[in-house]
Amino acid sequence: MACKRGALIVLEGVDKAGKTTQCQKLLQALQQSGRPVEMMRFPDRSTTIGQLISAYLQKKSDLEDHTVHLLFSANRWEMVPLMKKKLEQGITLVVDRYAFSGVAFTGAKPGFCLDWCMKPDVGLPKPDLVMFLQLSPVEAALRGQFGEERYETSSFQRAVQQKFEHLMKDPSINWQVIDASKSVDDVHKDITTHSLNTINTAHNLPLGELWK
Ligand code: ADP
Ligand code: FDM
Repeated sequence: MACKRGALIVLEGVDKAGKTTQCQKLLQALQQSGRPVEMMRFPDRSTTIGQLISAYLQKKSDLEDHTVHLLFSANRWEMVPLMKKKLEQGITLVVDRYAFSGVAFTGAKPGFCLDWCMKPDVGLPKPDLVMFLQLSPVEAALRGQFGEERYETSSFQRAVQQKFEHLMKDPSINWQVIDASKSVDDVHKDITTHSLNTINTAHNLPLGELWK
């Protein structure tokens, strides 16, 4: 009998919402319960495309806005064969940012419509669950100063938040809004509950195609 597939679980949210903290805690919890699980993050800065993106984010290079949008998308597509292989092997993937960040960040730039921004990611493996870590800009600011990377300003992050809110109206995606202002442990409990439900149901469903 073929093994049951893993679930594709994505965490999204603005900067400092706690995505990386929670991805790591979820990974650990699922590992400890004996479930096969791996973590991924986008952008994946380890590839040739990822290095171009990383230099851009660190302001070591400038790239035209459409071009960098397509590079972010290409950075996801280059991982698709590996993602599909792991999911088919029964490994659940916990992913720190995905196409929703891609659309929300480029869509927050002047002159971009969400429709254009979504096109390059149409057909990617569709997440079984997207948890949006909701945190107000005031509370995010209490978690420390922004770093030096591109996009790390409160005005841009507010624009990004608005684009995420638009994307969350899409009923074709299993969005769950998580109150990220709670303690790390309480947020973790919420995320674990949603993830376990999803892992159990995804076993019996075919992997979908994003925005198709
Ligand atoms: P993101 O990946 O969304 O940018 P991080 O996980 O890196 O966020 O967390 C940003 C900062 O906020 C870190 O210093 C982290 O320790 C802290 N943090 C994360 N979750 C919480 C929480 N629930 N309450 C308070 N501080 C948190
Ligand atoms: N980002 C991330 C994008 O602009 N497009 C994308 O497709 C993705 C996945 O890159 F500012 C932005 C979001 C954030 C930066 O930062 C990546 P981290 O700290 O590596 O998540």
